[in-house]
Amino acid sequence: MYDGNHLARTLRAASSGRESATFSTDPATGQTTSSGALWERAERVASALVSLGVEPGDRVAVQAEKSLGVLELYLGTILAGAIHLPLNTAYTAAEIGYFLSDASPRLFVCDPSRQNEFADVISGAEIKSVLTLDADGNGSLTEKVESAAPFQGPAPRGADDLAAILYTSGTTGRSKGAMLTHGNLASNAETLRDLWQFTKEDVLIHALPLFHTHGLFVAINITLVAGGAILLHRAFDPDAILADFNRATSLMGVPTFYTRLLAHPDLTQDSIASMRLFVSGSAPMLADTHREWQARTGQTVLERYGMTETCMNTSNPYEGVRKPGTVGLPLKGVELRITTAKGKVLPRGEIGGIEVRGPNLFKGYWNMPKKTAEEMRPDGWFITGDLGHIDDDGYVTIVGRSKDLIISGGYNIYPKEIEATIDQIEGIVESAAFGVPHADFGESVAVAIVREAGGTISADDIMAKISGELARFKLPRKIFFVDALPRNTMGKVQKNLLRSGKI
Ligand code: MCA
Ligand code: AMP
Repeated sequence: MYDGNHLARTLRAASSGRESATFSTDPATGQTTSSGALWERAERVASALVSLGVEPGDRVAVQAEKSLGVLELYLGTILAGAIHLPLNTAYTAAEIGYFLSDASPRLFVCDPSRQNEFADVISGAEIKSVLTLDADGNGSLTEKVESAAPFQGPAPRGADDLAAILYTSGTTGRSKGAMLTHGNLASNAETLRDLWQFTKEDVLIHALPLFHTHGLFVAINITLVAGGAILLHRAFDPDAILADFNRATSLMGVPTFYTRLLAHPDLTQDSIASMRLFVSGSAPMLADTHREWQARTGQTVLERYGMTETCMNTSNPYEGVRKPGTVGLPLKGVELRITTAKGKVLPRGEIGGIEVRGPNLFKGYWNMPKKTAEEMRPDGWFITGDLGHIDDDGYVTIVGRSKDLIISGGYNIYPKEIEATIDQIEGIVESAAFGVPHADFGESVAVAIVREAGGTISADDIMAKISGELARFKLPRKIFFVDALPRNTMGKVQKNLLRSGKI
């Protein structure tokens, strides 16, 4: 019988025999945790989950502030053979209600301060167990973990079993749960460790959230498979990051991290002397930002490209030319092609849809076989919805998206969700949400709204009505009123005209 647990075994191998090595340091308190202590806690979490009736294949949803406890819950869930389902801490009760109903987790872990607010959606989704975890590691989950029975060993799981479900924006309808397998996560982590040359000597500044692919599967999984360490920042604070540069080797961030660091006067070549790698992704980094970073620090940011559904697809090389404005070359084992909408492969240099195939590709959308089929070619190529081209050296450049999506500070926001929320408001005929350039976040949300004839509802009224429904990062930064939305002959709203200010 298979007696392992594919992902947990892969993530743990590098620290086996080096249990006393530091895994994480809290920069605020200086408190350190060894890799042995991390896994010992994760095993206790797994025992606690089993005692609650969590079985292999069950979902364990968590919306909790960033802490080591969240990481222990992730690893404990994997050891128990269950499926980790992390949720953005900014989500409102209404948003959480959708995820709980759709994924029907066996257990939901949330911050104690929000348990009452979630009571209705928890009972609506018929969640059997709810536990709490706060930013300092306190809560009923911790109490359960502390009294947990000895660990009985990981639940057997193989490469094709699910390890996580991450919800991602949908261009129509609601968010889709991307099902990621043990094999997807393990192979991507090992490939990136090798490509970016992560070793047990590495110390990564970790300032990303733990509920997305970038902060969890790229940053944490790579560090674990390399046997390295993290400086676990609770949030992104340029002063605190700069203060850590002299004891770290690497940083992973969204472009907003880099533009904010560039605005800091203390960022100099000397300040980053011990750093060997700066990675950027989740959103396009302007070629100007690349050049400015090079000029200020003497180092070149390594940009890579991924998706929740695919983990990482491409990366600029560690050794070799990193081309600003490109996302580099397909990763080892990953195939990438440029096609027409019908899937005809285009010659090098031509712009078309980016499709990928490989061991990194997810298993499909949770409970949405039709959606999965729509985005997958019969021979296994995934249609990313990104548009790009490949140059003569094989480097991929992303030039836009065929999907209607706004990426703000690395968070994906789908216009359809904002429009649907606004259109429900009395006095509104229809709306169109779209992205506009934003110096800090790359893009921000603007909405054009058509009011009923003679209507007087104001932008403030609209903001007040949608604030309780949508997470704050999704809220429009600009609302304006138009007599009618511009449409083409097919009836499609021409957002490019709204964006250009011509309407
Ligand atoms: C915060 N706010 C935002 C954003 N973040 N508004 C728009 N876009 C954002 N990204 C708003 C808050 O709602 C709040 O508004 C105000 O800004 C201050 O909030 P605060 O939390 O203090 O903001 P911050 O700490 O300055 O956060 C900015 C940030 C953060 C550090 C850039 O957004 C962040 O960590 N982004 C990374 C997201 C990420 O990990 N993406 C990876 C996805 P108010 O005052 O109105 O309440 S994975 C992925 O995309 C793929 C797989 C890939 O390739 O990696
Ligand atoms: P998500 O749905 O959060 O997984 O976001 C994935 C999307 O982020 C991709 O489909 C791209 O549109 C975008 N993305 C990720 N990395 C990059 C990058 N380096 N440059 C441009 N876009 C990126």
